[in-house]
Amino acid sequence: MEINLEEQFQAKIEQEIKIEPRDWMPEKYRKTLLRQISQHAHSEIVGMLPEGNWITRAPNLRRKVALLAKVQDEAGHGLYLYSAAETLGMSRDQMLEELHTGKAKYSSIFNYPTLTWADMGAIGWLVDGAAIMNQVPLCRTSYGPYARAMVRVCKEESFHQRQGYEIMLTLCKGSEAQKAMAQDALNRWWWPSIMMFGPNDDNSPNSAQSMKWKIKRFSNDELRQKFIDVTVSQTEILGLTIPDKDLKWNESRGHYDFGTINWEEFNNVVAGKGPCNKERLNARVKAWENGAWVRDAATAYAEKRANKKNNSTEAA
Ligand code: FAQ
Repeated sequence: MEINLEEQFQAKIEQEIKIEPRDWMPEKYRKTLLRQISQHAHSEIVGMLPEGNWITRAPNLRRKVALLAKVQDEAGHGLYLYSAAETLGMSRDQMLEELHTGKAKYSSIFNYPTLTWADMGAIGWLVDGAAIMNQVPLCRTSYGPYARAMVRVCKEESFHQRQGYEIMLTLCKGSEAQKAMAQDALNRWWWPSIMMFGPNDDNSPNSAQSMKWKIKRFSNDELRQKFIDVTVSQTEILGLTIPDKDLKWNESRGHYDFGTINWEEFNNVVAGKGPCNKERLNARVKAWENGAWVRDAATAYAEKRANKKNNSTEAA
């Protein structure tokens, strides 16, 4: 019986029929999705912190409004994604508990500090750029609620990417000091952005099954290569230099070759030992604790309204 259900499930996947919350699904499919979507949601929420750091210091009102809107969008993305994950049977409180206790992961990229205004440019350009590369295929992921949530997320991410690139362009057309600040931001954000795509394919335990279930449409290395290929010409327009002496066009492959990624650094950051891991997690735990009274008040209000409604129905 079980085998039959699994075969039917895989046949639906092959026919590109979306899997919906009430459909039968293998337990491992549910768990894999829950892991990926909740991690993705946490990344959006923790991802608000590095940029939030610069809202009060944006150089002018236009920049401030755009950055504020971007960070607000990220909160929205987190909320759509938590909602999508909830359809798989885990409560939001439980997901947050896993984040706060360090059990759940979030993207390595958000454990690096934002030292200058140019970092806002580099994050939009590179981090959102990498996020789009990874997330556009997720609009076609096999699980319906995740795929639908990603459509709006990707539209907004593409605004974020342009917002960041425009900051870089402005700095690069500015004074020598501004251009140097942009180069410094590129130097610091390049490698962590490349690491965002995750371990190499031969070191990625989840990829094979996730590709079979069409949760993932491209492997980590395929997406990383696509990102590098499109980013090189954008860097040339800026007049900046990617900090990789091995970066070179390979005519026979039709792709750029690039240097070796520092996997030790990646593993350390994922294991909680990056430059800002503690700071990021503390900020989230503190926000959760400080928000307790709001949750209590909202729950009390909802109960009061429900009681009122019940009383008036009884009276009628
Ligand atoms: N950081 O077997 P794989 C954004 C973990 S959103 C930390 O290859 P998988 C928007 C992985 O979880 C950015 N951990 O795993 C924004 C797994 O551990 P586990 C987030 C990582 O799932 C922009 C282990 O390594 N995007 O940027 C990372 O098949 C600007 C083995 O790896 C998403 O979450 C990493 N970089 O592939 C917000 C997109 N990479 O769970 C604010 C959806 C891997 O077994 C500002 N997620 N790991 O303990 C995905 O596409 C996939 O989950 C991957 C990883 C590609 C991230």
